[in-house]
Amino acid sequence: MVTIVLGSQWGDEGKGKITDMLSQQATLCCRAAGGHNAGHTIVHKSVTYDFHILPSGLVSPACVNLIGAGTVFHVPSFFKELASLEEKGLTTAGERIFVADRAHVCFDLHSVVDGLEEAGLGGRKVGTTGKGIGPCYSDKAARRGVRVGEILDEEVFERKLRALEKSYRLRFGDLAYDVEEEIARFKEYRARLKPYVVDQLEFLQKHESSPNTLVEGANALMLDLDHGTYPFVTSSSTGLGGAVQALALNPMSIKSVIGVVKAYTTRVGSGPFPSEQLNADGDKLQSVGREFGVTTGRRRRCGWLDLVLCRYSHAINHYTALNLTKLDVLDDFEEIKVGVAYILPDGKRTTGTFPADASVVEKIQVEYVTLPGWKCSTMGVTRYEDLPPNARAYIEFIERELGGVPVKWIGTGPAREHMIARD
Ligand code: 2SA
Ligand code: GDP
Ligand code: MG
Repeated sequence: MVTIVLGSQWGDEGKGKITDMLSQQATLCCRAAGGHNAGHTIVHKSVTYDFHILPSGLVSPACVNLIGAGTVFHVPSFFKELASLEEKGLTTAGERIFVADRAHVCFDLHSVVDGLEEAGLGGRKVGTTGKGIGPCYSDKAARRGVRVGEILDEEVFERKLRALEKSYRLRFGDLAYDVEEEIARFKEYRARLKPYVVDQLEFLQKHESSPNTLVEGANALMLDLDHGTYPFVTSSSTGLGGAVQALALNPMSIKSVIGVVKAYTTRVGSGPFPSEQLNADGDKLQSVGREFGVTTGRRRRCGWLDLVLCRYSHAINHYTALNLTKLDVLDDFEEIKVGVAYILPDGKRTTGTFPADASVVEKIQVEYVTLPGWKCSTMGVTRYEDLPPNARAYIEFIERELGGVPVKWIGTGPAREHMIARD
């Protein structure tokens, strides 16, 4: 049976933490999409682990991990991250990680092109992580990408990478990139990488008897290429459909789809953000929540919880349960606002749909409900009944507004044990 963990907002909801928690009971944990743009933080036994391309299931010693066919794979980051985990004591991580031969190789070339494309956008920059994710997925769609399995064939690999570099040179002229240097580095990676590369289908069939498979979503629904705030999105399918496609999941085997919802909203990078608070409340959410990008260190933009966005996200991802995270960050607010409806530029009111056009989203006025804060610490609370009544009222308000989808887990701090699990 499969459990899928998905980001419901613009990312950084705390997917890594619940994936880590659930992976203690999982035999297999798979990343479906995205690349080393993702940043998933896990805090366990006072050690902080930052995951980017590796799945968060690696902290659990019995969990085998797969970087799936829908991902883009940056080889130097893979080895660097693995070494860092091993240094932090996860000594068997290298024996429990595999990568699909159909995943696409994200080159340093892609990162250079990412920078050039962003520069070309001037004031309409996407605000990417600069990791080359967009150009890599573009090459995949244009059928000229290099796949992980092809790294193992030196001749094919070098021919394809040189062709790629040539096509970009034709487009951009001079590039701050040396293709021969990258080719030379792969001569060393080739043998090192071989033991990790698998045929995904064979691998998954071998693990078919795994009682619990976990899929870790990267990025989040509002960054989805089709359903997100296009063009201010990432270049992969970050929702339920993307996970099914990337890992060829049997839809009938999906036991639960967990939507991870931060108790407020953050966004890193450009693009519309209706409930953003460019004021003292936003600054307080940012500083108390320590909202900085895990991959780039960028300050995250902050605002109130937006239930119109969450309803839209739920309508697309069909969550069976939610993990509300970072409740403790709201501990010191006198009042807490929650967005419940949008007033669109034409005056129409909506509670569940989300406009496709980013320029329309930019002009949305949010209608808020103000709830009383609880003004006491919830940090580390593990039992629902130990939460202050106003915190419980906040959670139950969210459940009602989202049509009854249960908030099954509540995050009350960064560590694995800082979590309430409700029956
Ligand atoms: P990209 O690099 O092409 O995927 O960027 C496109 C947009 O997607 C956003 N994006 C993210 N948003 C939130 N978190 C992400 N991971 C890091 C983190 C981000 C960081 O966990 O903190 O460190 O800055 C992530 N990755 C991509 C990105 O900001 C663009 O808006
Ligand atoms: P992800 O990309 O969705 O995995 O989330 P990130 O790791 O990018 O960002 C979430 C941040 O919040 C990390 O620093 C986590 O350690 C932290 N975090 C997760 N859950 C909680 C929580 O319930 N309370 C607090 N205070 N921090 C949390
Ligand atoms: Mg993150």
